[in-house]
Amino acid sequence: MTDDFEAMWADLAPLGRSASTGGYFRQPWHAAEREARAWFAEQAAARGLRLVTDAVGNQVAWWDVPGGSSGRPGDAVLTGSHLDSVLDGGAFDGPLGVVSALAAVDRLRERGVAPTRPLGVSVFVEEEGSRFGLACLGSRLATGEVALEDALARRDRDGTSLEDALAAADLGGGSRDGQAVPGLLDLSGVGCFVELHVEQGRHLVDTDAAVGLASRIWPHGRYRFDVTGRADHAGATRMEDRHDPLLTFSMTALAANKQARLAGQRATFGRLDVAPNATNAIPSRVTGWLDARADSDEALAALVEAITAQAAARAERDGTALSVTPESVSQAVAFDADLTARLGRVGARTGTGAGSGGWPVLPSLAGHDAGILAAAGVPTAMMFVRNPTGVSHAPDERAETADCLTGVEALADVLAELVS
Ligand code: HGY
Ligand code: MN
Ligand code: MN
Repeated sequence: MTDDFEAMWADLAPLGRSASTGGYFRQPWHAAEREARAWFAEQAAARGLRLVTDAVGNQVAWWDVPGGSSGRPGDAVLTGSHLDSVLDGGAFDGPLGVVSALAAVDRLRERGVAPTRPLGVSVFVEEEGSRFGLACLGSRLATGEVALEDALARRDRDGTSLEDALAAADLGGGSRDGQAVPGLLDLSGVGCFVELHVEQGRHLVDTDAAVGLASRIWPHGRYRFDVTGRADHAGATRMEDRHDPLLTFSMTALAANKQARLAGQRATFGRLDVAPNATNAIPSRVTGWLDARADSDEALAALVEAITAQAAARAERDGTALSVTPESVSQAVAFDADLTARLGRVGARTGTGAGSGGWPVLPSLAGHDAGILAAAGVPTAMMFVRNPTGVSHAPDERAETADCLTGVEALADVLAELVS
């Protein structure tokens, strides 16, 4: 059945792929992402899994135990990832975990494993926050970290509210979407969550291992920098008379890079909005979004403070006004030590994808739904599959098929241990 993984991968590959870059545009509740979730519903149906879709489109395909759930709280085992992408993202970030989870279910059945705990394959929506600005929105809603009534007013770049986007996506009505539940996913029965994910760096390449485990997630946040100045003529305004917000912003971007280098952390401005964005006019406003990450909560706060201080000093010189708004801040997350050690023992026993020292354990500098579930108290672990380019959030993101298949075996080994 090794074909299953490749057949699923081939089905999913064209959805949302850009003909010009080869990257993916699967923004939540837009057509390509909805098609991807409809594909998931079909896969669930083909396997006889019971699909639950909640009010925002989070999905879980359940392999129920004979006679129904044991009813024990926290009994269920959950695995999965997400199907949305960043703008022009890679093929693997998210989908690898979903396809591997479905393939692992197939492996368990081939092996004759009869679960004594319910096993769910999950797809959480808007993991990347590419549309409504808050990463892991689906899992934050399902865990209650964010209230639905607060989230509904969020707007995307076109001004569409989440409420309108959900109404347009018609989540309850899709006949392929299985059982629609009125509220949000109920995760109270989930006893543990394991997310398999493509590695977003080169640790596994360097340690020559196909599979690894995550120890923790670095704290990270998104901060909106609004700089306002005075719009004026690009020719007639003397250089010394200008209040140009783009100068303040440019210096801020350089400061972010420098401060992150000095502190050994990460800072990126990857999104920018310039008003009115005219070639022959000094801008009136520049908005840039800082993505900052650090190895401790204190280091993250210090990094953002240092960047803000340099931006403010430059604003004063330019005669512009600066305001900084944190849009989301996620604190450090440590994955469950016992569960991670248990997975490590599975790796040592089976030898699947192991480097010389078993499955290497590495920190994640990317955020994941696994971090949200862990912060909500669900014992959680993560597995990584080697990425030969080390590139992610870009079309060059890769995983070799052989490593993906090794990842499927490794996940099946782990799930066999957890559901028995
Ligand atoms: O941006 C991130 O860390 C992510 O991959 N969700
Ligand atoms: Mn991502
Ligand atoms: Mn991801």
